[in-house]
Amino acid sequence: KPNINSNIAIIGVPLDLGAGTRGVNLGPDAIRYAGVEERLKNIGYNVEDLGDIPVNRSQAFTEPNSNLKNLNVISEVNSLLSEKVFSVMSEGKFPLVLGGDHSIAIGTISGVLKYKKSLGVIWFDAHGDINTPETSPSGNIHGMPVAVLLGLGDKSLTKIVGENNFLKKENIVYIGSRDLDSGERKAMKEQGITVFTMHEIDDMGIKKVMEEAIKIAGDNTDGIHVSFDMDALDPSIAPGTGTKVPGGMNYREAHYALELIAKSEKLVSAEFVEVNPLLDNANMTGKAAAVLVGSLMGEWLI
Ligand code: HAR
Ligand code: MN
Ligand code: MN
Ligand code: MN
Repeated sequence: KPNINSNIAIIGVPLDLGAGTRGVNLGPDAIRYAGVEERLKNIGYNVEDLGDIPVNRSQAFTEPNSNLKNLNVISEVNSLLSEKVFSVMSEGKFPLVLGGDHSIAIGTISGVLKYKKSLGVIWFDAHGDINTPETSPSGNIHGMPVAVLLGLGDKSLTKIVGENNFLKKENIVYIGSRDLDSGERKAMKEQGITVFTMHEIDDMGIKKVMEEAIKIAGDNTDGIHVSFDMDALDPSIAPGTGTKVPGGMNYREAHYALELIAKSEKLVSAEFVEVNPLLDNANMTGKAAAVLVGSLMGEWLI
């Protein structure tokens, strides 16, 4: 297996309050029941499942018309997650975070950034997730984590990342984009962020796209974090997710992309998010996530 930290700590985050559709809180168990731990052990990793970050749903849905829906619970969960990820990395372990809606990237990535100051991020997603409360069409915080990580947005979220700890715009790269809001396109352009949309995957092929993405996220950084939103995949192979967009990555494109990241030997942390078992077909999407974790961790580099 490739040179990736051989001690993995799994952290579940059963949070769906950042999404507009309910049920993605069931995602961590769906990925667990698909056998992710066993798969990693078979590759040769030491794996420890730390269980779930607590989510206090009784405090949710208090301001249904807010442009930052469920902000209180989401900030609390992300603060706890950020500390947990930092402590796992401080103990020399690889954090594998299972979501949950994509707002949890605030907690995961801020935790990694406390340990790896100059982090590269590869963001697989149909969406940009770079809205601010001002540009968001929905008020759903899962559409905002990239903005928060760059230091934009509500103070109660950006403070989880910390003033001197923000992600650098030159170290993030998108793969699989195909549903961007106009405010998001503007933000991406203004910040000069590299975006490989589905057009570039069609045009250049996934190999060339990944070579460039790994350079952007991996050269002159302390390592690469993978944030994988299951809606990056085509809905035909991942129906269990809340905001499906046609024309996504196919099965081998996704696996090969992750295999190339494994091969780079720069991977330091990862998260798989937006698995919604209530919308799924016999846990097809949970299984897809578990198998993708294998590819990312080098299962096929033999
Ligand atoms: N861009 C839309 C919004 O901000 C939709 C965001 C959707 N969601 C996700 N995250 N699944 O990638 O509301
Ligand atoms: Mn997302
Ligand atoms: Mn998405
Ligand atoms: Mn949209």
